[in-house]
Amino acid sequence: PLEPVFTTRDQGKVVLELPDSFYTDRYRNDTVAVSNRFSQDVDLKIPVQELANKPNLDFAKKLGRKNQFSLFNDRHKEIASQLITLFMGAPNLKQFVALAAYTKDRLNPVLFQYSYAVAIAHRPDTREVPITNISQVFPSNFVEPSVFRDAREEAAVIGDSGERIHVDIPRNYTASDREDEQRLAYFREDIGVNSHHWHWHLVYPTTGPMEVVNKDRRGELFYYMHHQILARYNVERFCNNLKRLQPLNNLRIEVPEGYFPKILSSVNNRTYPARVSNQLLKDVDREDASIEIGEVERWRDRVLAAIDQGFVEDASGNRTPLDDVRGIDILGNMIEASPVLSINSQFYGNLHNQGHTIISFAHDPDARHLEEFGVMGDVTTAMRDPIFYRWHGFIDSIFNKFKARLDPYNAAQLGFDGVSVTYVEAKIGKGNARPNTLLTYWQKSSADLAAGLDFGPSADGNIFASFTHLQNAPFTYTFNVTNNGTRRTGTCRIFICPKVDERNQPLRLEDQRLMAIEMDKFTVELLPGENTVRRQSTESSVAIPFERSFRPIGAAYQPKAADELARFRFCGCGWPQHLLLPKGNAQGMLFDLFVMISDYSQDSVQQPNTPNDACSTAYSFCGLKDKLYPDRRTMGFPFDRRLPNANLTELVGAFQNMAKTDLRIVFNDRVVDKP
Ligand code: CUO
Repeated sequence: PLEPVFTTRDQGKVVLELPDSFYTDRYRNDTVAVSNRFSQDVDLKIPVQELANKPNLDFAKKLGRKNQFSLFNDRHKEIASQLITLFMGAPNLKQFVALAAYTKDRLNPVLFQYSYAVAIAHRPDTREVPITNISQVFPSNFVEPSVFRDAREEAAVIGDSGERIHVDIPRNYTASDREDEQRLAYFREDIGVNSHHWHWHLVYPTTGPMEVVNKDRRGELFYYMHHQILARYNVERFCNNLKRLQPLNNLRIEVPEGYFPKILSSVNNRTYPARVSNQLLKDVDREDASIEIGEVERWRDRVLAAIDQGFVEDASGNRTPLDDVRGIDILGNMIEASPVLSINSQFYGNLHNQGHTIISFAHDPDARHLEEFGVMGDVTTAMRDPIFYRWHGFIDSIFNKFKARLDPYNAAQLGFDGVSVTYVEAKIGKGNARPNTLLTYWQKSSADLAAGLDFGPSADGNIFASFTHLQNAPFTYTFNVTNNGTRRTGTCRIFICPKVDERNQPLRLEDQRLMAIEMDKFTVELLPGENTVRRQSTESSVAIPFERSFRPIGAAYQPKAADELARFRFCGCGWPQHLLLPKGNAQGMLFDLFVMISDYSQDSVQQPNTPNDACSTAYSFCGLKDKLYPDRRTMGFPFDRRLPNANLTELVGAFQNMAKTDLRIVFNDRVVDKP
């Protein structure tokens, strides 16, 4: 409990010197023993100020230290909102540190970690403070827990030899191949996927002070980031011979998919509750959450009615049209829902969050067994469960319904006069690899997950976990672009669209559009005449490198520059680079590699004069810190709305600024050790 707030190994072992008054009574007699343990080999001691005003933490009393904390739970969100407000209100950095140190030991640890990280991400004076990745703070939420026992045994004998310990996290530990859904476990249970999702919700909270919640196009980004996850998941299903997921559009029939997470809760050392196959969802009526299925259905119908009518109504009956630009943003904030940004939360309710709640309590809806929520109750773990994708598939279908009501894009919106893309290629490496054949395989990597495990001081920095994840061979895009005009700027938009489903049957343009996977988006300068555009797959605007999803191994890691240190902050938000490509299959799964160069004069955004953030590289999914979303077009353009042509070939035939080529993704079922 007295572990330092900043456990960064970049500066060696850091200890906070807390005033006596910060200890709770429980430790008052133990403080010498406890602080001795942490004062061994200390490299840096940080004296903590007395607090000018000790805060009254009664508002958080309803959430005990051993209860699970859920961002989907209204009461928990309200508590988090107050705590974030408290943290944001600390008058200076020293008082903020003191406040964090004081509250850390008095509050639910998951509530604390979330609110503390939100504050760090948003306070101007903590711009340079890294946010420790959630997989390192609460590793038990990410990996199979029996490995911790191995790790502790190892730690007990490691002594001072300093030798590194590998603990192997097994693959496929949640189900056998009797369960078809298990074929997607490598995706659902990926550490990078789940830490991205946690980080996204950290950057885009639904409650708290306005300056934290009210971000440019946040509702639209809620739609788009989750829409892209669904597109990727469906394509991943095709690659694994599974049919497209069925949206969970009926809460009154049994849910065939069961899920047994096996991971440990961070607060009470129990495993997360499971959901058996064919579970019927029920009204939730518990002290910590209550919601009727009928209420969620009522909200659903009101939202759908608003989409059909083309406008929403606020509490006084004023109407706002759901137009082609702002409509999706209004709907995103209203459906998620953010109580402070929803146009009318009384009437349109809290559809998406309460769906999470009903599903997460399906195993014990009235708390008769004293069980807490399952993985769907927590943004850290929700993406592990197959039902996450079915629920979000339903939410996505509502957004898609709205988009389908809008006119198809027209020539003026899609075209870019005088610019034609004449050649498209994606190729692995520099050598003579075959163009347009990309490769995936398994890779064994290591990450330090020990920050959140108490192995004792001697093992600090010496335990890391090896796990196996999908990987893709890096590749380069090459596009030839002819510019028949003067020098100008364009936005290069790269997507891959699945060509066939799991039965190898061709997909219609409408399906290709809804499952188009954004790969990259960047600005290009076009000189008059011929231009060659080259771009590395590792530069993608949707993904972040492995090193940002996970702390690099080893105590010796030293960020080389402030720039590099900065990447550890906003930085955890972004799709993991190792899942940039879908898995493909052994024969080579067929895709359309689609490229469009759009007219930058219709894309550009006048940004405020805030400092650039070195970390905000996955801007397609995460936006830019303290700036506007850097693309004026609606997210997903040009695939977010219907298209005027019968198929993709006709579309690229009609618009010279677009082109496509056949792409194959070949999966090689082999594990490669990271060099
Ligand atoms: Cu991200 Cu439902 O919004 O989990």
